[in-house]
Amino acid sequence: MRLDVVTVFPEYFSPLDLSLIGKARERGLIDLRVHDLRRWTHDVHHSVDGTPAGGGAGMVMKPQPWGECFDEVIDGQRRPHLLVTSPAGEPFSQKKATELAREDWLMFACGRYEGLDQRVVDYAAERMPVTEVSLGDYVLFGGEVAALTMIEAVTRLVPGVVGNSASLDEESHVNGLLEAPAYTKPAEWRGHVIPDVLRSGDHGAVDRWRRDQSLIRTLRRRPDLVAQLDESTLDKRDRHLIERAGIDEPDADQA
Ligand code: JD8
Repeated sequence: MRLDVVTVFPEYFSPLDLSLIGKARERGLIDLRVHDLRRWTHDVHHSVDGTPAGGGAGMVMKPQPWGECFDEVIDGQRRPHLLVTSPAGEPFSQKKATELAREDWLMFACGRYEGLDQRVVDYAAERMPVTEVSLGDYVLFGGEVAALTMIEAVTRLVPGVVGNSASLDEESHVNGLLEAPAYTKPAEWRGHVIPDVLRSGDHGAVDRWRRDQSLIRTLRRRPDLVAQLDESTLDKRDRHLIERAGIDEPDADQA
């Protein structure tokens, strides 16, 4: 997969040199290119912003450097799917990550200040698929952290990036539930023990316990996710847990 990132803060993307994504880049699974938008400025101050049309606070990213950047990075016949990070975008999700992981070429446009001149997005949309996408319902200074997060979520789904792809199936948000708690040795630590069932060797009992814990956690922390579950994926015991949840005693887990 090819990934291009355009930003005035290329240093934000240095974590992508590390760990599993760094290894995937070394192995050629991911071709990630980070571009400094100021490279396509021509004035002595390398200016990328202007005052907002219609007035108001802050500055807006001017279209000229973006246009010249697109001309140079997107040569030839191929076109990337352009993702413009914005608090006004469609919400990013695991489902979106899965869809984007199937694409050959993604390009991230990271804004700063009050964001990009809308004509950059409109112009690009006449030439390539464009999606304005938001990391979530909170305000950041710019699009870099959102793009970094999306790149991590997408690239780990590219075949070969994660060695044990079975581990991708049992995570939070993959089956619509939060994942169960995890433990490792020692069996007792500072007076806290590992639940007996996990040391029983009974794989059926372990699976059922994890399913119960997933449901209980999701009911308490993300009731919105439980409401969205496909009824046909729930067995009798799931339904019983969900019914009981309304009258359940609170415990430390919900803190
Ligand atoms: C891009 C500039 C700064 C500050 C309006 C647009 C995503 N979930 C998210 N929260 N914030 C962003 C995000 C913020 C950005 C830009 C993404 C470009 N800003 C804000 C307040 C005033 N601008 C985001 N994805």
